[in-house]
Amino acid sequence: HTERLAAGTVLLHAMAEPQAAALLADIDRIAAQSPFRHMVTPGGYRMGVATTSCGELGWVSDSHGYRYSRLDPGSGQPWPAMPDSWRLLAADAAARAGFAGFVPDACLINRYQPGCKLSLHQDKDERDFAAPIVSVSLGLPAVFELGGLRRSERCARLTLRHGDILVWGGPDRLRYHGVLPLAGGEHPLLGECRINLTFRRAG
Ligand code: MD5
Ligand code: FE
Repeated sequence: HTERLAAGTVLLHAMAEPQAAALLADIDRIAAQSPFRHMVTPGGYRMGVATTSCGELGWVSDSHGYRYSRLDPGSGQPWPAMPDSWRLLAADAAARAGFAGFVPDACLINRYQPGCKLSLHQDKDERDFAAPIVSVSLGLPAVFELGGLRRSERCARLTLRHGDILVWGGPDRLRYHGVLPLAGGEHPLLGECRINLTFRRAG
């Protein structure tokens, strides 16, 4: 079912579940070409979350800052193509949430192992904030923190489970958000791991 959490935030429970095994096979293929790696933040910290990307643009971080790049800095080659089935899934989820015509040009793939977290931040490296962000959760559940437009606002917590899709857009696109340290566990398809796909219109 569909749950509207805020004016521009919609949770589509288990929407990706029927496709999970196919998504994982695609992820394996993408990661064989552009492996998961731990990016270093501009402040010099190695991220606990491991990342890769597919699509025309991929998200990168190094001592110079955060940005989107056409090339994987690891290989010097373009990122793997975004599978058509992924583009369709993201567009379908966005449309169900009220954002018709979403055409993502980047998909950031985040891999969490127990203890990994994502500190509170805003997603503001994309050029156009009119497009929503679509997030697909796979594997172990995570506790997500949904804050406000200022860092100081208190956060609501919500659990994201295998197959859940969240869409953020409009007035919620620039909310602060983060992921609490992943609890241990064993998922039947992914083992001790959570993977999150975020579809973006970055360029
Ligand atoms: C995750 N990833 O679970 C999350 C899902 C990231 C990231 O935050 O930057 O890779 S995407 C959550 C998100 C995106 C855009 C807006 C909001 C949340 N929000 O307004 O809460 O790995
Ligand atoms: Fe984010």
